[in-house]
Amino acid sequence: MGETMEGKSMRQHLLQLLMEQRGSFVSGQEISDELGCSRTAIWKHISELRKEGYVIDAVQRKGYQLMYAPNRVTEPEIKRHLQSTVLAKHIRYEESVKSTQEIAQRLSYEHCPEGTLVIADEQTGGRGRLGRSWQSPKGSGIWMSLILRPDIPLQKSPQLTLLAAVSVAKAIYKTTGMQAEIKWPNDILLNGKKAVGILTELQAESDRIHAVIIGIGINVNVAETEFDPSLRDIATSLKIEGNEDVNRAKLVACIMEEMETLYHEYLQNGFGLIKLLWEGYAESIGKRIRVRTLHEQKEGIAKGITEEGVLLLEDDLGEIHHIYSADIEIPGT
Ligand code: BT5
Repeated sequence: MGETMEGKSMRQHLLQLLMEQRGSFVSGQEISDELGCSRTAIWKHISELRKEGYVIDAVQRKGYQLMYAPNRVTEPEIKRHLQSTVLAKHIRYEESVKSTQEIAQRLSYEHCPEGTLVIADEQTGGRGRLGRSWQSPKGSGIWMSLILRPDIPLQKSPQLTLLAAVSVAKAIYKTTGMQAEIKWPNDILLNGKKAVGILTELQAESDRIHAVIIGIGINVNVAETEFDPSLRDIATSLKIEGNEDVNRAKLVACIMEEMETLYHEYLQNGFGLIKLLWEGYAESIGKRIRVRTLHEQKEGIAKGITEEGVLLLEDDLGEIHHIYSADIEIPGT
């Protein structure tokens, strides 16, 4: 606390240098030329990094070498794994925030570029849909908001939630080998429990979208005891299911790459491929489900989704209902 932005960004820059040259020493001279600061200042930043868990070797006349980096989601850690070119090109990392959605909303109003990613190590007021809250404990999850500026009509924006869900499910598979299921519209489940939630918010005027802010919360290495007792039966994490620590920065980078590919495909060719992929991951299609909206409850068979990403429910009289926004459950589970 109390440290200037300049101090923080200098430290990030220093870390980036050490990471780029991992396996060899970076001289104090090179660092001070690059950062434009004194040797004493470098030493101070090195001690701060060590406090954060980085192991840095310091040898006289050779300089500094990064020996070990902890499981963090700072900009240099993510960029080390990143191959996407637009998404996450700009990253805003924070240790602790109320909600990354709030920051992303503000940055978007300030005209930040498309693909800007806001990510935090902890959220103290993480939000879900419909005013619900999202638990975001420190150091063990991915709590991030991505700003997109697609030139699409307003009613197509739910498609982006589905695009994000497919990207996350694919990235989880690539990184851990675990098969996730998507529960319409925005949950990703592992063995029937929620590991990921997605919240899509819009900045729009009449029919024009200024920005779509996609908030993604992933319980990566969250331990069961970190969840509120009320969540223990319904929530899980990648670590709980896979019994292994997952590198958070690598997973973020993998999601960004998957999303970039699908987003590009989406802008060029529309929703077709994403719809197909999504249906492949969907747990409830073809099953009997119960749908709860704010005002009513319906039961029937989930038939699929429309080209717009709207859920189709066939009730017992054979009538098809379009479900735009709701919570669904599979009765008896
Ligand atoms: C969601 O809402 O699932 C959307 C969650 C989006 C979170 C991200 S994190 C980054 C960004 N910044 C934010 O402030 N938000 C986004 P919904 O479908 O309404 O689900 C909310 C419900 O999930 C809660 O009422 C709880 O029952 C449950 N829940 C809360 N925290 C959870 C967690 N960590 N893991 C699993 N379930 C949780």
